[in-house]
Amino acid sequence: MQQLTVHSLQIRPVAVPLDPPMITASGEITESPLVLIDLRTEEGVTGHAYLFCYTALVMPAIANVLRSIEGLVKGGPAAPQVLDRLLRGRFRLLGVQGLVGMAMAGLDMAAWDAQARAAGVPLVRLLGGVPGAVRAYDSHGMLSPDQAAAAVDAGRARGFTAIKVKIGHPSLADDLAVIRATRQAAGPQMAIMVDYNQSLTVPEAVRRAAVLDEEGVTWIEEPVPAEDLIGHAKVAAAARTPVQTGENWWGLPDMEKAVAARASDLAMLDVMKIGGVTGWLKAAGLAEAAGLPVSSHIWPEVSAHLLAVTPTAHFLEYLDTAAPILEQPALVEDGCLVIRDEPGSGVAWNEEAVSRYAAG
Ligand code: SMN
Ligand code: MG
Repeated sequence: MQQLTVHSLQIRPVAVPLDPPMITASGEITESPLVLIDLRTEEGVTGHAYLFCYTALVMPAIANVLRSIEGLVKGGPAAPQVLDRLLRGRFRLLGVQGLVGMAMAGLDMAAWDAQARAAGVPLVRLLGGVPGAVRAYDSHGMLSPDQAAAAVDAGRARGFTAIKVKIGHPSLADDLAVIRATRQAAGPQMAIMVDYNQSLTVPEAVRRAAVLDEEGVTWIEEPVPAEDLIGHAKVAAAARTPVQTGENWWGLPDMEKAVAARASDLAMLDVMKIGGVTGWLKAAGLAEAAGLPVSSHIWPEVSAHLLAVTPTAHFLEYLDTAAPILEQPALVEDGCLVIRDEPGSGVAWNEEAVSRYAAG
């Protein structure tokens, strides 16, 4: 890696349209509250990253954490491992989960982007891989049976061979109606994943999974609250269908506890919560050692580079929360996300759109 020195951080909250809104059994997300990070270096290279904040309520707080961190890193190396060690040490007493963890992950992603841009290569090459196509699934919210069938047709037209629908309706019958409408439209070849978004109790999840076991779905995602590792382990032990979880693991410690508890048959890594690129690389090693297939959670452009160098790579989630403000949204071809052979992580801004959606 080249010697890059942090000059400044530009932090911009933006409220980006999310069309359609993301409806889950645990709440609705009607817009993409993003905090954009530009890590400017003294050498003239700028690294870009964004944070998905889930709710606009925390955007100001995260932006302020990042602006406070600027004073700690200004004039120092824009080297991800150095930044990680510096900030972990500084936040040892507070802890590096939550808003601090989000800010650190964003800085990490921006630093890796800057390093890749400085080297004139896509992030995947800096990580020892090569650009290519990463198998993806088309990810949707809670849909009616008719909407699910239409989503299958639209996804098939883009070459997707896999689709995720969110469930967790008040009745199991409603869940089944959506799954069966999806299967009716998809045929036997297309993979179907379902996501409960933490909405069930353990007994109800065990009850519903026993029925879903007969529906041929590829995974049952977050059936119970994310932090309930024992509960997830009970569902995973009872169900024949693989249980998927991980999008809410805060860094390697959370993942290690989940692996130890056998909470999941699969690992869904969220590049922000797992700790940025640096955190993902550590998690990919743990997943390999534990034999867990790895899928990504949102951030399709960065996740594609990371899955391309993940030994147990499984699926990329195609759900582009930042497309309206990106210079080049994630490129989908034949149901895969194609990594462009261009410098960086695939994140650069459409500045006109950033101005339009500025949120403070
Ligand atoms: C999800 C949750 C919150 C925001 C976007 C997506 C979901 C998923 O759990 O797996 O896509
Ligand atoms: Mg999910």
